[in-house]
Amino acid sequence: DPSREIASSKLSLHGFSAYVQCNKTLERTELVKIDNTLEKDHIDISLFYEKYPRLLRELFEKAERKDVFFLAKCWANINVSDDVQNCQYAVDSLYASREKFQLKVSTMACSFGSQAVEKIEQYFPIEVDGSYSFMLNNSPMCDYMVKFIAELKKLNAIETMNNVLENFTVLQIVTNSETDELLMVLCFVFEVSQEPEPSCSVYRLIDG
Ligand code: G9O
Repeated sequence: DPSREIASSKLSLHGFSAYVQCNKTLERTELVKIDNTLEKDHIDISLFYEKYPRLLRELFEKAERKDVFFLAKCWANINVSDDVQNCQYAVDSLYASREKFQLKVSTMACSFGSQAVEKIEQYFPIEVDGSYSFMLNNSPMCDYMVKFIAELKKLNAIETMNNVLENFTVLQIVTNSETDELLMVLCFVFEVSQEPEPSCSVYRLIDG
């Protein structure tokens, strides 16, 4: 069902996974995972403005097409190894488009609505049967995130962790790096998963 894809008219998200992989055993534990299905409900973007830098509001207000904005409500599996010497904290992502261009992905971790760190990555298109895939595997998570997760785990009580996570978000802005055209904006919010695996619900963000 195409209406259930996490997709704007120009770009779809085919997978996002943040994980911890231990060097010796190669055992991989998923921390956050998005599969490509969209919830039927839409959410008013203005309810979330205060959790992100002002840039989100500016992008939404000036966007010609509002179909690029999504909310990913993630239940993170924090039962991951904190042996940072021997394990890699990393992210795999996969996007696809019918058009050929270069992608620029800016990923910001935000604390109390302000940007704490930003990572900028470029993706090059790989042609697959007349469509284009953009794949970035094993992109290392920055120290800020690794430390944040370690500190969160020390809190022990899920309720306390969720209180901290109320003030933590991730904003991902995807543009065509040649034209600066906005292709996808993903607003992540987090809670701790009660299950031994992560889950996620993705919604379209709309003008309320
Ligand atoms: C419990 C919270 C889990 C958070 C998982 C976050 C996954 C997304 C990682 C985004 C990193 C953005 C910051 C950066 O620059 N990384 O290198």
